[in-house]
Amino acid sequence: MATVESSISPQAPGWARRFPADERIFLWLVLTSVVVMTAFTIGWLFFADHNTPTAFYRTTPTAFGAKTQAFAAKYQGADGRVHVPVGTDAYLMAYRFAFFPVLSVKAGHPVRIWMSSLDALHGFSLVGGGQNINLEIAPNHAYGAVFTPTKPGRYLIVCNEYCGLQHERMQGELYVER
Ligand SMILES: [Cu+2]
Repeated sequence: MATVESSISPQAPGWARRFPADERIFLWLVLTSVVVMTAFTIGWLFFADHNTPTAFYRTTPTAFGAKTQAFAAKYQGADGRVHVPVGTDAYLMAYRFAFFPVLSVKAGHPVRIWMSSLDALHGFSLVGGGQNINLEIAPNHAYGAVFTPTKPGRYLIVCNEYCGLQHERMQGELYVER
């Protein structure tokens, strides 16, 4: 009987004897990737800034709308923007198809923005201003997102959840001032 030529390396120890050399290299690459990705994921948790809401509470569209209107009336300036004093929580409501009010926050100071929807599911996407924030805004829940704006300027808020026929026009602005 002829012996069958095997591609299995006779030098491989123990369990690895079952795998050809290229398979063993592949296994080591997979193992290394798993270790690196796990370390990265854990490291990310401790060393990176996350934008997840830090708090939330149950509310209703009526209650949150009234709260936001009162907040806006209290701090609205002659320029139409609502100037959020340092240390004060801000309120922002989303509805088809706008955001209210136009907030103006101070650079270098952490601010918590409470947001909720008055009707459908909306999105809150803010790019720049010191931090990127991307959230869902659902009715009946107020989300409090804390961030520290760093760069003064005007920033665009866009709705990134399809919320109706004029969804693509739904946007707001946020000002970061010195
Ligand atoms: Cu929307």
